[in-house]
Amino acid sequence: MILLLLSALLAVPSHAAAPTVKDAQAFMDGAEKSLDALGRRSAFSSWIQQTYINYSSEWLASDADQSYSAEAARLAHAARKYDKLDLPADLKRKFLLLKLTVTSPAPPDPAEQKELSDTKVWLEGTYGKGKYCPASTTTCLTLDDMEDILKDSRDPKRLAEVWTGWRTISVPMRPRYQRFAELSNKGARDLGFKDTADLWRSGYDMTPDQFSAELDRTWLQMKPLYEARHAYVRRRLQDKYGKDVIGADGLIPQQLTGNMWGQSWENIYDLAAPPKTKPAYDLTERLKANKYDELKMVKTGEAFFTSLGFPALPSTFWERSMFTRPRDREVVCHASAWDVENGQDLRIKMCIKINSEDFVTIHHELGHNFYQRAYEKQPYFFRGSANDGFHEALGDTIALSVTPEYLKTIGLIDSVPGPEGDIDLLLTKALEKVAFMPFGLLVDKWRWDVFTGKTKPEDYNKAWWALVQKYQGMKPPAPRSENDFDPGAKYHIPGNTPYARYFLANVYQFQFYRALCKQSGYTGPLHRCSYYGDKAAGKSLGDMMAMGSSKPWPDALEAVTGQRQLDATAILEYFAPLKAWLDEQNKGQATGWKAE
Ligand code: X8Z
Ligand code: ZN
Repeated sequence: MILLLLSALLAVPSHAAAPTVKDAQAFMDGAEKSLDALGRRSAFSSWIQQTYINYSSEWLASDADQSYSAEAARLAHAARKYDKLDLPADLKRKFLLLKLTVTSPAPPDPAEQKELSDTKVWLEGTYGKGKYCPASTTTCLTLDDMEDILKDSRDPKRLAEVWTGWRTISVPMRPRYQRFAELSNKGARDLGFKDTADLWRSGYDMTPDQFSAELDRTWLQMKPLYEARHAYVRRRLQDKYGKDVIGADGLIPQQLTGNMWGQSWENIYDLAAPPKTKPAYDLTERLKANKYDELKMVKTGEAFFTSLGFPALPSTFWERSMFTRPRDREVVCHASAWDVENGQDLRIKMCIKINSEDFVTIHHELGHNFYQRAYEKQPYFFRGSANDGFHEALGDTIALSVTPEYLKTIGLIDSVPGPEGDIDLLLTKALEKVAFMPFGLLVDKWRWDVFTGKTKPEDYNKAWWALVQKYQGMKPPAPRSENDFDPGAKYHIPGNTPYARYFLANVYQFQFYRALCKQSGYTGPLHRCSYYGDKAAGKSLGDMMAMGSSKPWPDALEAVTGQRQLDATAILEYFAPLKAWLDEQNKGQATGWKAE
């Protein structure tokens, strides 16, 4: 007995020997293998869950999510024993990415892990199935139906009705979202983060506070442009709907913006454009006149990428993607791009409509797929973009090249408008891109405050509207209350997708665009530049994409643009002629608004 004890004691030192870099490498190889396998299971299950929402698919998706998240948390804990080692940079980076791999990490208790995964799947499914059933009819409206109404109707009562109607779907989410935030925070704390907001803001090669400050800095660069456009369109809306729609506060009613969340205003171009101007062309009308169907829209998007030298999408993309809303089952229609098996099985899931907005979104989604394939040779943890904003920026960078010259080349329009069309073209783009910026910022400002506890559950809606007022300069059609849960009516809240990435993307895409245009020797007005067919531009982007997330993001940005910083001067340069024009129009007129 004594002998046994002694030998046990003696055995301790050899087991506890300090780990070496080689041990850390072997651990990481195992972690990558394990998460790769579980990640595939989870991706397949999620695909089924989102394209066939039902009890069984949700069960499978939750189960797979739990397995992946629990394993990621287990590995992140086990990894602590390598904390003190002086690791080579790429291995060190993998250890960081391991801790960040799950956006809402698993808490230690298995029952709570299951509850968290079930809650996530329930929230997303509830959004996907969401419908508004007006009391007066037996027909229920889907989000697509209501988006069409917001786009086309100019009846203020109807607009307010569908805007409010859609927000009935998120009311039941409120208690479950609160619980979701609690559980996710437990998981984040267990990994050593202060909360989930701390985790989300830790993926940008700077401290979380520096990251927040960077977003604020860039927003301030752009705010005068946003305000000029806001003031101009506000007057145009008053012309249409009467003085009373805007109160003394100067806030614009969100339901009048042509978009459910006021995030993109291109659908009200007809109202926002200077009186009596006719757009040079209407892309939606051109797509319809040229008999574009869903498939042709996607093929046209793909052809832009192949013109840059990227290989065509695999046949499985066309077999396995979902391009239209199925008639016989519930699905999550919010557009997404998938990499189900490490670059080998790329798909998009979208309920495409034949209009210019979806034409742009198709390029956005394909950008994700081409990125995924570009980094397929990277090890597991580097199969991602430099930071999440890069993934969101890529397709939009391509879509900025969808200029009149390009549309003429592919036969969608007959003639290219001359310089007299510049303000129209820029205004259309500003209604999309400039309008988006404050929304891109506020969604995660709301969530960060929820996760840190600064916003209490009883103030969820109040905090949301305070941000909408402050940043977007908008208001709801009628006062909202804490019986509502308006953040839940935007996909990324129940879908648990961080949103600052889209703000970043909106800035990066103009940085990429400006750099690629200049590199190609283009000297005309920036917004008229298209790099369609430019293999050098394709190579520059492709080389950056192939880096995946193996290097800090400033290295990736520098590789294409020569810049190492998030910088809104590119977007300002692009819109400079419009800004001058807006300032002229706004002379002597009120700009800005009063937020409470
Ligand atoms: O969610 C998306 C993409 C999928 S990653 C369609 N976007 C944001 C949104 O719709 O709110 C693209 C722009 C912003
Ligand atoms: Zn995206």
